[in-house]
Amino acid sequence: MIPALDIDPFCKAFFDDPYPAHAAMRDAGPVVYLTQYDVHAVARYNDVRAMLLDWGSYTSARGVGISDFAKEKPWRLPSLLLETDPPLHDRTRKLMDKVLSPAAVRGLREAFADAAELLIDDLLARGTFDAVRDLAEAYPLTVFPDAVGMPAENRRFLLPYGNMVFNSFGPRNSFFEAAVADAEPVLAWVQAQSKRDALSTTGFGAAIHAAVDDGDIAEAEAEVLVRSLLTAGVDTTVNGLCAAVYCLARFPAAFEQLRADPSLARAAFEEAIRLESPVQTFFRTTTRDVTIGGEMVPEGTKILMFLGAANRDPRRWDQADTFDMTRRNAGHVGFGAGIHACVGAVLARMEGELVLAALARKVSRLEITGEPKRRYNNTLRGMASLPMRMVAG
Ligand code: OVV
Repeated sequence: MIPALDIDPFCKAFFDDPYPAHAAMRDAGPVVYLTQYDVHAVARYNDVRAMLLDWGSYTSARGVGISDFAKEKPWRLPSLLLETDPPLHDRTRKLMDKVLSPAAVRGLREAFADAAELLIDDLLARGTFDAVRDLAEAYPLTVFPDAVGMPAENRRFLLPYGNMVFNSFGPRNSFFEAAVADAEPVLAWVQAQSKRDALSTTGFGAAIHAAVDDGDIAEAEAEVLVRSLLTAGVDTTVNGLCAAVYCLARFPAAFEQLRADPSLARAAFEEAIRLESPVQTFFRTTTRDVTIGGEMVPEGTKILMFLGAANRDPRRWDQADTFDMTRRNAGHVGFGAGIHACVGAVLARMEGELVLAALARKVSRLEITGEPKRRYNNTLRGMASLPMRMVAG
């Protein structure tokens, strides 16, 4: 028997405190049925990871949101990375792996480090600020569009756009409707930014479009791949940085540890990704009758993978709810796993490392000075506002 639960993982109360419901789903069994949405779900580390690795049994091509592309027309042109399976997936992924390669990212390191230093100096000069708007959003909105090769104007438009797409993986609830209304004015602009002519000749965007000249992809495909960067490259790192700052502010001993050894910056960012899991969930769809923990789940079933619950599963992690940058956190699924594992992870990790290293070297005190406000999103976990004070030292 697959346990049936009436948990709503897409409502305000759940987003305010998902952890009791995560535990309830993990404890109920390896796979559960969520009655409110007629979908199945996995929340234990082992089952989430196994599902991520088995793309043959759990397809992404029917969409990684709640909507089944086999039954409902996708609301946008499907992503050539996220919403595909091999062999199509591998062709586009290979290109994006090259565009976002460790060598390509390394070439940006100095510019990204300079931007991190400048940002922290500026925030220290101000003393009090909003860690979401002025730090977590400000940094990726500077360095990432630069790296893609976008013009300087209107970059903040990427935020409502990403917010809408990540909401769209969930049900058509009020969060989704509000995000659509918010993004409507920027849709045409974002679409235009993926065109070859809109991009500089040196960035990631140009590198994608160069594959058209080589005959590897069509022009229209290049534009959809650039769209992936614009959609998935900002809100994710914003919420990753927000998670890291929020962790360091709430765990002062951890911040002292980081200050004492700034080379822990990379590990601290990774641990924040594990603990907060900015990307909380994705769906898969079964391509055949499968068994999960001995339970049969039929072909064509939508299954919600709780990455955030897997990353706090006490079956896998000691002191799962504690921020510990010295733990061995490799294997967390905050960036996914398998063929769809985050293609921008090298870049995201560098952004996180450089911002936290600048904090570690320049800041002596980090404190939350007002009520943090959550940002509600059907997929992303993060804040709308985090009032903060920083002191130099
Ligand atoms: C991982 C992710 C999130 C949202 C959009 C996309 C990817 C995309 O490829 O469009």
